[in-house]
Amino acid sequence: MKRKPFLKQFRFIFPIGLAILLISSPTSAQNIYSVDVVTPNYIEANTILSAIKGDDHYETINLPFTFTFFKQDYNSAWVSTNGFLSFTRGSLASSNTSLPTPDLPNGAIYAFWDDLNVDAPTASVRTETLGTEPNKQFVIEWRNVKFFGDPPSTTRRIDFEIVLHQNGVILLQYRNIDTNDGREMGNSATVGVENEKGDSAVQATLASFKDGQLALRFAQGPRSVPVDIKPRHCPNRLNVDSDGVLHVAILGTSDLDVTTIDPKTVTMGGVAVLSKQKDPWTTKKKTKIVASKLCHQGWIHEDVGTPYEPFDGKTDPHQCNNKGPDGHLDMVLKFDTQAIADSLGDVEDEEAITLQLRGQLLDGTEIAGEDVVIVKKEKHHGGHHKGHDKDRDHGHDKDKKDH
Ligand SMILES: [Ca+2]
Ligand SMILES: [Ca+2]
Ligand SMILES: [Ca+2]
Ligand SMILES: [Ca+2]
Repeated sequence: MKRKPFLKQFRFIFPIGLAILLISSPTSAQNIYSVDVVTPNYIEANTILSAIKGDDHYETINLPFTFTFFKQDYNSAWVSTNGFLSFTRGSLASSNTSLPTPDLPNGAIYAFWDDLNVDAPTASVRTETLGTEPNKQFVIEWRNVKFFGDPPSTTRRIDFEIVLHQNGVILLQYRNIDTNDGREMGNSATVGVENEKGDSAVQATLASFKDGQLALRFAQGPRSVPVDIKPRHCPNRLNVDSDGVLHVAILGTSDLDVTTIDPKTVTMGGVAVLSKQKDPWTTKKKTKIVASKLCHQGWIHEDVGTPYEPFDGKTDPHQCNNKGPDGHLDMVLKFDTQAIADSLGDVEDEEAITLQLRGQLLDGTEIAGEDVVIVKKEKHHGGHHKGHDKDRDHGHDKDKKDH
């Protein structure tokens, strides 16, 4: 049995039990999975795999479709009574460890790897195939299983399942979890996905149950993060004639620690974060502008805003809020407004445009987010313009703090 470390900085921010903390692989191999907490929709599987029962046991099963996992295709898998599914080989491992490790199991999905007992007929492992090509789903459910060592009469039992989607998405769902029981909540379990070599993994800690339920979605592709252009302002006016600085925040949440973001990788509309000029005085013409930007680091950590949900799919400039700090630290990044404006191409005054943010966490996990701006053109100014008069419409993409 192994207790997961609980990141200390979170204790001050929100109560234990509300957070799901994602702990990513400390290896150089790039994680190709991102994890999101989604609304549970528990699927009861009807076909009992009667051969898979008892304490430490596994059996191989055929998959109803080719499943791609860490970029490898598989048509069969090994189901363990101890709460995991391996695509590469069976394993009796009952003593769970952190991920990744080259020790067995590998190439595996760990829904709830702990020393469990499928004490049939009270407990069972079941499967179900749903949907039609190319959107089939395959469910592997551990129903009413108990922990090894608990007596046969125990009521400490849990339901959980892996739902494999034909498109490669993995859903882990949990039901009947007693949130007063740490073990049922997974405090000694390993949850996550690990590649075939056991050198890349994404590990999650279960903690935000609602009505004893929780669902985690593991998907390939960037992880969605909340982005707030001009924190505390909604809608976000972008003066495309400004020589100023545009503040863009990636907002921290209970499952996004912004200190895990690598600011050097972040781009907005393809534009990199403003960096300190190493030798500003050689750029004669723009000395003033460069000097004014010198006082800016490219980014800071500060609690400035509250996420607007959903994070994605924003098209309306009013899909935002002007709420301030929410107790979660944010990363505020600074961009050259003119470079952002240039990236927009031909735009009209008052046009609403969705800007895309891209970047990476320090472990290589891709992140993506977006926010909408309303283009503001100062038509009465012709040609190139210096000075401080350009942002007076709202002032906040200028060299000041967003208060
Ligand atoms: Ca066991
Ligand atoms: Ca392993
Ligand atoms: Ca805003
Ligand atoms: Ca915040």
